Amino acid sequence: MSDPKCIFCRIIAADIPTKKVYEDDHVFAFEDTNPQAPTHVLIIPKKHFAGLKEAEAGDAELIGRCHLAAAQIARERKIEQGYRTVLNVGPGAGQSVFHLHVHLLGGRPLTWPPG
Ligand code: DGP
Repeated sequence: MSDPKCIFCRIIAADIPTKKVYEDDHVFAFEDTNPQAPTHVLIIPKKHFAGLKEAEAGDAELIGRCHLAAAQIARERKIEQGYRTVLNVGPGAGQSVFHLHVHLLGGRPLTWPPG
């Protein structure tokens, strides 16, 4: 369920301090340590799995819950005019932490395509 070597599992367990934004039975959200926008929150499932590539059918609800939590946070922060949810999948896309996470970015104009 959790991996003691995973930095995000250690954040959920409060072994590593973080600025918590949201938590329920399935999902945990916290401020990104290297924010790329005024709102940059990471939303993660409490269950450890490496990323979208490694997700299984049984993880579908968890992935949906992460996105619904992102929408709720965006609503609370009043950034609904335009925000982005991003999953970096694999090192070639910039994934550096191998515990699935949804980036919620907003609070500034977001250009397309992303780099
Ligand atoms: P990615 O590159 O998609 O794997 O995103 C990983 C993000 O995780 C990156 O934006 C920085 C953030 N991050 C890494 N380590 C920590 C940490 O210890 N605390 C917090 N709050 N964020 C972290």
